[in-house]
Amino acid sequence: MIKVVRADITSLAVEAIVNAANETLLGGGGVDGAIHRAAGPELRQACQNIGGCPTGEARITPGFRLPATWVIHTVGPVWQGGDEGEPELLVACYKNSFDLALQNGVSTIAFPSISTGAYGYPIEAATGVAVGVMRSYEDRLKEIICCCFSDDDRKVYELTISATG
Ligand code: AR6
Repeated sequence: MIKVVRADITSLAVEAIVNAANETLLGGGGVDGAIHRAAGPELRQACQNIGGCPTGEARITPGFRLPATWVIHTVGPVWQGGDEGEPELLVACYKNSFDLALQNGVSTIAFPSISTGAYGYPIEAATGVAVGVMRSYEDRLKEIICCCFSDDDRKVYELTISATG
């Protein structure tokens, strides 16, 4: 089941939340900053031990002080107009995050809108990518949550989900 909520992803008591990180995995602004603040310094240490993550790939750590058991860190593409492989890289982010989740027995997972903040990916296009990959994994998980931070984003997700249902 795919569900849309408007929430701070750090408040969600799911098995895994996904982080829209950068290649250093050492934290930053946006959802990344919020997750690191809520999880505590142990998360930064765990990420430091991993040593970074290329764009499109994903890595997993414990959630430490978060209600979520796991954090799956993925690095979305920076929007450069759309002809620099951004859609394929964003697809890879979602797929690699789902694959890591399944490998770790996760059945409830929440995603932020990867790349649509600081990285500038247009929300409609990014939501089309996100929901497309979610549909292809839907049967293998109990609950997939699209965690929106604004009401406008929530509406885009709801429209996209109803159009693909
Ligand atoms: N819960 C849910 N969604 C959130 C939260 C939150 N607490 N905070 C922000 N968002 P962004 P990106 C939404 O910029 O575009 C960081 O500095 C936000 O409104 O967090 O992938 C990293 O370190 C937007 O819809 O991630 C990287 O350097 C979405 O999360 C860079 O930003 C993604 O926005 C990654 O940029």
